[in-house]
Amino acid sequence: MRTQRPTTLGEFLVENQENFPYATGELTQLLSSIRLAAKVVNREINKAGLADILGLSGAENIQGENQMKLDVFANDTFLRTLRSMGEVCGVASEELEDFIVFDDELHNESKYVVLMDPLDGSSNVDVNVSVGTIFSIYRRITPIGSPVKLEDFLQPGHKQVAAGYVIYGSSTMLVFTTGHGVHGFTLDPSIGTFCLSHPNMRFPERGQIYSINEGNYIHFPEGVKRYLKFCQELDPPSGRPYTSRYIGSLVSDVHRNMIKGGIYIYPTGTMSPKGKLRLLYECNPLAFIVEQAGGRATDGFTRILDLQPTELHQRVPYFVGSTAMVLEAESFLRSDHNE
Ligand code: P6P
Repeated sequence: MRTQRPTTLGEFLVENQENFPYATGELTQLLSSIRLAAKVVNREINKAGLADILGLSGAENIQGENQMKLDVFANDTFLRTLRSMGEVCGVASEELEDFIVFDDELHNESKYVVLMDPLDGSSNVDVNVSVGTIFSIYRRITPIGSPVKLEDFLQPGHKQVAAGYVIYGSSTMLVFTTGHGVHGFTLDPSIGTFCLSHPNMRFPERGQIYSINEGNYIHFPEGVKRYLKFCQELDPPSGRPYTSRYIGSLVSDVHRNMIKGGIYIYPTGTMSPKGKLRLLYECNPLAFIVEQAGGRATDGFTRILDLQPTELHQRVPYFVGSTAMVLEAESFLRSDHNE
């Protein structure tokens, strides 16, 4: 019988093993390697201010070592731990043009592929604003025993077996789902362990926060412009005007909105005709989490998890958050579309 101390991530994974698809311990092992990499990246981020890491590749840090950009460091750290644990046959990353094949006998027998944004919003590190890692896990669809192929990575989001993010903020949290709800673990730096702090996270049905870069307003579709005016109208019974909160760090904005209620929008624009965010390793994993918590994620018209990917780094418009608010925003887009 455990005393009052919180459940650790390791204990949670073992205790909920039966919830993991095809529970053979491999997914547990895979999530454990992500846990390890998150701790290593967290330590480096926390040193950033001290180590005078200005995000410039090749700069020297205070130890006189050759300084990697933090997003390169994060990418290398996750690749190294994912390869060493042997549960993954390939990885696609925001940092790499093509996917990585772990092409040896051990890894070719593995069942899983991982897609990740190793350090989303990394430019915020230089100004001490929170950043995040986003990961998405699929079972491979090509024959086990052969090298992984592109189609293993181009699966629709509803095929994900697990997804999660790490938020390196005022505290460091790992939030993930395996299709059985969303659970948040906070890193206790005194013992270097992620502890269950937010079991069964639920996205509030409605909220009063909207997150969008209004600096791009004149480039937005008309429906988005009209939705923003709707958010800003005085209508106390509905809680409007809503509050604008935009950190410029996707994981942080979505995480805050999942706790307080709200909507995050990155629409198409003249500078980003297909949107800015990447379907495979930003929108899909967060959409899986958000839906598991009771929220909604679309491209303004279609459920994100139903989109059939065509290329690794493809971009999509993104409307994600409290179901009632996303539906509200979609109604403005539809009326715009029907005119
Ligand atoms: P903008 C960071 O570069 C990112 O991918 C997300 O984390 C963030 O929400 C968005 O782009 C910010 O983009 O164009 O508003 O600076």
